[in-house]
Amino acid sequence: MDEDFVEIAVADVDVGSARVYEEGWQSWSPSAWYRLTDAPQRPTSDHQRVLGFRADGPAPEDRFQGEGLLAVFDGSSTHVIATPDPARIPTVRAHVAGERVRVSANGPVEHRTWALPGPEALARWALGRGPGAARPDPTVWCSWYQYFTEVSQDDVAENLATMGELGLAIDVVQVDDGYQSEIGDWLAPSGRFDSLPGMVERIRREGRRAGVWVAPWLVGARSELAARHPEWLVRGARAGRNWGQDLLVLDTTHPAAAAHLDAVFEAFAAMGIDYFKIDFCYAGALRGRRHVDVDAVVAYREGLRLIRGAIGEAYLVGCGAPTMASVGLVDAMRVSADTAPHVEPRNGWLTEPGQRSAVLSGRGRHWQNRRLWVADPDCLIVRPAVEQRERWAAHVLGYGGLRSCSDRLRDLDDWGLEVTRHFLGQPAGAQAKAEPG
Ligand code: 9PG
Repeated sequence: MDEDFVEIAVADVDVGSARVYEEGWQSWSPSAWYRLTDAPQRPTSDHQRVLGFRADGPAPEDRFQGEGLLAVFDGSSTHVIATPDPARIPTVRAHVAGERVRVSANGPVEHRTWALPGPEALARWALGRGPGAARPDPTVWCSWYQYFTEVSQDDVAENLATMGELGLAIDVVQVDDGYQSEIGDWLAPSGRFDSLPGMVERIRREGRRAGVWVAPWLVGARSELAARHPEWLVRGARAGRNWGQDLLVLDTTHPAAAAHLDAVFEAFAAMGIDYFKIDFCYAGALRGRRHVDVDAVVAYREGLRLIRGAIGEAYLVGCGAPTMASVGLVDAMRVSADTAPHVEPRNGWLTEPGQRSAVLSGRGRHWQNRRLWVADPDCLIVRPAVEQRERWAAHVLGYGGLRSCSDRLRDLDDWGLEVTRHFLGQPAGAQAKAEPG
């Protein structure tokens, strides 16, 4: 038995048909059903550990491990071992010994069994746990998977015009990473945008809604925020490296830092933005020394509540977000690593962008859709340059959820346009020609 872990359940299983489900820590963490002989991917570097897994609890080589939830299908019934409380996320492990699977956890969990196949049992577990007030889910155009950090005001304007010309039923135009001057300095525009309020006004004048990407808990080491308010940072916490800099963490238990974050979201809301993709949320639940000595997951949930309070009825999408710790507080949740124009993730790492990474967890977490939140399987991308675009389209059509697309619309050929219209719920179209899977 692992130290600090208490045995919760022992399942006698049919070795051939038994499966174990691991719920990964956050959106980008692999989450799937495995055969007992499978070896799920584990981090091979610090970067991967912090950006793809629960940073403080790497899994032992010879155990399955879920964060807040793990399930065992024994051949006829499914055991679900899960936290009853989203503010406490114990690690749950499963050890296979012959025809027995022993499940243990390092904190309070409930064990329930249903005479149902795995995904159906998980769906039962999820019933009634979602947010109280469901907001209608919009269709979205997102800038990321075409323009990445180089997105400009002209790119957004071009697509805004094109969606009008093509008559595409896109509700929200969501500007992703790239509009801001620095990570943490959200209200100062990058050189490629004159002004975000101006862009928002243009989007709204076209009769569409405006959305924005923000990483609320991230503070880039190069940012003004880091220079001005080192006392607002979680001491000893690092959210990894990206954008060529170390990523520090905003301490939302510090009253002035909380007031700052509240003011940022209120400013976005005042511009008329009513769709928020909040990203790198795992940073808010990293361990470290905070102004108020609360558990990191409790601090994270308080931060989410603060954001919700500042944006009112706006639509909130979690990304890079601890899944079980976000239950009840977001409208939609990214349930996988990023998709990409390519299929294979770098080095085969399933936490890195690639269609194979996105398909793994998008399928694995399908049971969460419309129960815990609207599942976001990541954007439809169907321009000719996308590898195996038929398969990717079939995946998002079969496993969504939230419907966002992310191509330069002028680059779509007839097939891409037809699939996009169909995806947006517009009649008169062809279907993706490939079978799901
Ligand atoms: C914007 C993007 C997009 C995307 C998100 C998120 O360094 N990294 O390992 C890394 C992981 C994920 C990632 C970016 C960088 O993607 O999922 O949709 O919004 O941020 O930067």
